[in-house]
Amino acid sequence: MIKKILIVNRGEIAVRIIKACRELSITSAAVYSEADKDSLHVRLADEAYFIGASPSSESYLNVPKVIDLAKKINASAIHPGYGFLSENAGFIKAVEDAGIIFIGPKSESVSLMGDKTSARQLMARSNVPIVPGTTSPITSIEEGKKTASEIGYPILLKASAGGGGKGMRKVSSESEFEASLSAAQNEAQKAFSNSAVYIEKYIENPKHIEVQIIADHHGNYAHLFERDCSIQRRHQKVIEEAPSTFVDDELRTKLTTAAINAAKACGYYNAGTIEFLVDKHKNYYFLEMNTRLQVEHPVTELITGLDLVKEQIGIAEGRTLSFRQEDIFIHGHALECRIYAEDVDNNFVPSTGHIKLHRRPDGIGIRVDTGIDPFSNVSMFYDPLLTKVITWGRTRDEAIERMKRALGEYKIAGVLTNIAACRWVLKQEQFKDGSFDINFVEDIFMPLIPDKWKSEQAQDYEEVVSILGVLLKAKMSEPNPEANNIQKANKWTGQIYE
Ligand code: MV4
Repeated sequence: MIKKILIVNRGEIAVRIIKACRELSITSAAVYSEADKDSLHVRLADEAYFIGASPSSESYLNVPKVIDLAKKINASAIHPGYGFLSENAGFIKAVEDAGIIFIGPKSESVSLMGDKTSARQLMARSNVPIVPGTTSPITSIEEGKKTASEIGYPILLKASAGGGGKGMRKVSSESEFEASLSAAQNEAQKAFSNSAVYIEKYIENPKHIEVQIIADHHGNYAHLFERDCSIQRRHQKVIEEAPSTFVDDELRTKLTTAAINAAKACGYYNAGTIEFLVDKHKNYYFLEMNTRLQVEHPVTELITGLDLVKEQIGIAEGRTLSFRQEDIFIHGHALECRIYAEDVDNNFVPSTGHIKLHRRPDGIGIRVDTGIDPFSNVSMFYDPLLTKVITWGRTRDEAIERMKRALGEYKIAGVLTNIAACRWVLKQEQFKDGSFDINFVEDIFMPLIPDKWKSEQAQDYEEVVSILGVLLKAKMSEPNPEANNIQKANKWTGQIYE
């Protein structure tokens, strides 16, 4: 039985994990850096430990400190959340060697899937369609050119040690091949200390569709259907939904079967995601596997009714999955909007500052997973994700209308956010009819900046200003505690008390 979990993360995902711990009567222990000493996750956790200076490398990524702390406080397990150390095979080994349970997969699954060519080889052997291309790194220009012309241009050069879009290069014809290859190898060497590059056919205007899987230590594997994550900007997802409008029953069966095959092939346990590209002919190709809990897991929770974090903890304790595949159905539709602290009109630069106002949406069909509250400081040290709004509806239209309402209710002051931009996306024809693909933000939204979508922002701005005005007035009418008059009035009701 796990008694105490050390959560090696921050922000909304740390808060999400604390909530699961509380429901399971497990002690939650948070870690925090200098910049996070007043953060929400620190105040909500049962215990909180300072772990180092603000840069992640000195705090949330500091393996020896994390392991020492876990031992010192008698943590039975570590939950890594997403990002940071969650897919670091060396860290997972260190956790296991210290006799602590890692709430996630075994390190071998992580290293195997982290190497893109070895993952492609394994998938090709395991009935999981991969994008046409090579399953080992390119060893010579001539061999590379030959393969590329067999596959047909355009092709993509990808770093073997890459992932998440880093170190990709599109090559449109043979004349560009040689220069592109050496550029790609140089980039790969710089970014991953590994110059290996392989070839994939370039898939035009695909959708990004991923399948959530989950497995226990007893050989039980289940899938929890798909999520469509095509609305993204520069590999940062912005809006996700489940199920996908593009996936019919036939394609769903193919994708989920392939996903289970992929998980079994690497002896996977705990929660994971198999990413696919799906082209307009509904051809689907394995892209990569994410060996962690993902940011967008709540949309799957809302359509299945499961608690993925509680499942993860149960699996780590050695229990079997709490459900059987045949008992899980898609119920309704869920959407997630990621709210980032960023200046949309200024090339999406991160926006920092103190949160002065945080009014969350609520009501039927709305879930908010937040990492901030009115006292939070948003620094430049970490990912700018502030909070996520997830809506559920019986139909996609209902989920969309609820999301528009939720985004309208959400008021954040102190930093700039992409709330209005999210609402703009929800109103576009391509979003409503499901015809969007991974190029939506780049092709449809970006050309409208800076002016065309301003009306969407104006309304939010006016409201925030008026709320701040009311708060300021209330604050100014508060009696001065230094004054001789010791009578204090409740600032909201005017009631007099001592
Ligand atoms: C591709 C592709 C087209 N063809 N591979 C980007 C992230 C990384 N996981 C792989 N990515 C892509 N790989 C082939 N063969 C297009 C992308 C891609 C993308 C994929 C998913 C979601 C958003 C994307 C945005 C740009 C490019």
